[in-house]
Amino acid sequence: MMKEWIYPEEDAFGEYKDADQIVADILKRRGIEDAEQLVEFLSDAPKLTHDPFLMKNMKPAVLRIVKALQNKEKICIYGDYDADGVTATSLLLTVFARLTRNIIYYIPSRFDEGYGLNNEAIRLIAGQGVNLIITVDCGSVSCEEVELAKELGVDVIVTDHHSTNGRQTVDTLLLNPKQDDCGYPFKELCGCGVAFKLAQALQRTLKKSDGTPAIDKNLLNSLLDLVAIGTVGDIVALQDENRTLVKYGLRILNRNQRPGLKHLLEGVKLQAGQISAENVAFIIVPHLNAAGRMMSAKTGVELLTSQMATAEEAKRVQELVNALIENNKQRKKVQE
Ligand SMILES: [Mn+2]
Repeated sequence: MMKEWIYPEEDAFGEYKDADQIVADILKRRGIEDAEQLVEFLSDAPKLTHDPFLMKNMKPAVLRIVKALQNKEKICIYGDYDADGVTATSLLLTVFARLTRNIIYYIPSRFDEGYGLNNEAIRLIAGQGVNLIITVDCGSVSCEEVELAKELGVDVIVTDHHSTNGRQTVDTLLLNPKQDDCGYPFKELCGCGVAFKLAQALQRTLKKSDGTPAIDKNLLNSLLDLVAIGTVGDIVALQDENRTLVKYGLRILNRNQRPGLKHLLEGVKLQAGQISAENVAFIIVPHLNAAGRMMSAKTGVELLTSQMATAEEAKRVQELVNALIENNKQRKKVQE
């Protein structure tokens, strides 16, 4: 059989062709192959996003959550202590706070417990009368812990993004684009990205009795700063949907409306309006990670969710921020 060479159409890179052929060539080598993909990639207003219900188990997970809300069951968000884990936890906490008062969260200690679900934590959470655990950023292969939860009468929804590498996955509702038979078109979401897709699915499903959405779309958008931090923090590929999430997330971040984060930005002398992905990677993420390393595992979530509504709370958060900044300075010194 004759070999047939396939060339790109002459003007596939149309409007960018002369402007920056080198950039176009580099992007092409990274798999951005046609004009449509290129325009999306270079756009200041990327549109690429996917229907959350394409993710395996999304619908039954949403239905289980609806049931929990209707029955006023106690729900626990189970997270992780790194930047992705604390942003994901903060994101779902904020959404659920609009829907129920029966919501708590749990972040395992980096030193005493380590990453992921553990039996002791499951017992502790079950002992607090929790009926439903929703994990973020962990749990795909925590089979033993999920079985223990079930024995104790606690249902578990696992949301995660880690590769399962052919290992046995949990026998429960698992949302993870990387699991074998998940049809979600983009596999590289971070943990906070997966949590955001669940929030999106809830936003589309839950209605108040008057038919209006139970979760305001603006609320969802206001959480994209968290997704940007989680996505940059986990160093996942900034392609496809991640690019959209980070681009809009940076805009939200630059509006600087999250009180705790605002204090952190001031403390590290970052100017709202000019914060880049690099600033997130090299300044914001290390401070959040320092929270999990040096202080209580809950510090990061407190920083990201506090409304600083009372003088007392404002003082507390300000002290947290100061301690984090001081901590990070020390760490840098030690490293140097
Ligand atoms: Mn992660």
